[in-house]
Amino acid sequence: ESPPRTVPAEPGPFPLPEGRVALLVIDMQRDFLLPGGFGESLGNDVTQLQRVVPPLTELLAGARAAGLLVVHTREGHLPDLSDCPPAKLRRGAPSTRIGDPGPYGRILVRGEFGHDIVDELAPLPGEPVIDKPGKGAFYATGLGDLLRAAGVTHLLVTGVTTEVCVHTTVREANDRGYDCLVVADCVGSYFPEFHRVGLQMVSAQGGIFGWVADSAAVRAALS
Ligand code: C5J
Repeated sequence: ESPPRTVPAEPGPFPLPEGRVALLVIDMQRDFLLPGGFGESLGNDVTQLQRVVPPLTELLAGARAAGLLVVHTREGHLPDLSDCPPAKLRRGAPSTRIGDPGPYGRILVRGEFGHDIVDELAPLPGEPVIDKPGKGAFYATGLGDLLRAAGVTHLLVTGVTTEVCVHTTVREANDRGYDCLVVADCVGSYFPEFHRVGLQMVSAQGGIFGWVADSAAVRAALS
């Protein structure tokens, strides 16, 4: 058996063992990326997240062509908000809160237009979409079971936002024994400084939470 292909990464090469790698696309939802959505209602500059879409579109195509399992996630809540902790509902001082009507339907509520994934990154039929009530993709979801059943051990992690749902998910995955490569130009934050430092946090100390590389390096290794 030939050794796995590797991606040049920080802090060292990241292996892509055949049949064991999945691409995770976290929360690329209209509510976070489009003007007027939840993200902007919190006072954020959504253009900071929109820059992720072109490189992630290319990486998604490369991952599909290479036959990787692609898993999408969406942050959001049931229409009666019973899965949303009161503290999450109250937190911050948004002009619009989770469950309130917004330009794209009720903010971060499952089934609403704004809760769904942006058109450019729409899941293909058959690609799993994990609906999650929290920031981490493992908490209160079937993601762990899904990855175990598929034999996945290595995750290419993309999506938004770098220091919130991406970080929480990578930390959860790390504790569950997954090797995670965070794709630097395919994750984004409303805060450039948090993005930069968030990436450093992943690969510091010999890769305390995982690896970091650009999408060009990942696509080259996949092709
Ligand atoms: C946030 C996320 N930032 N997907 N959600 O609230 O990162």
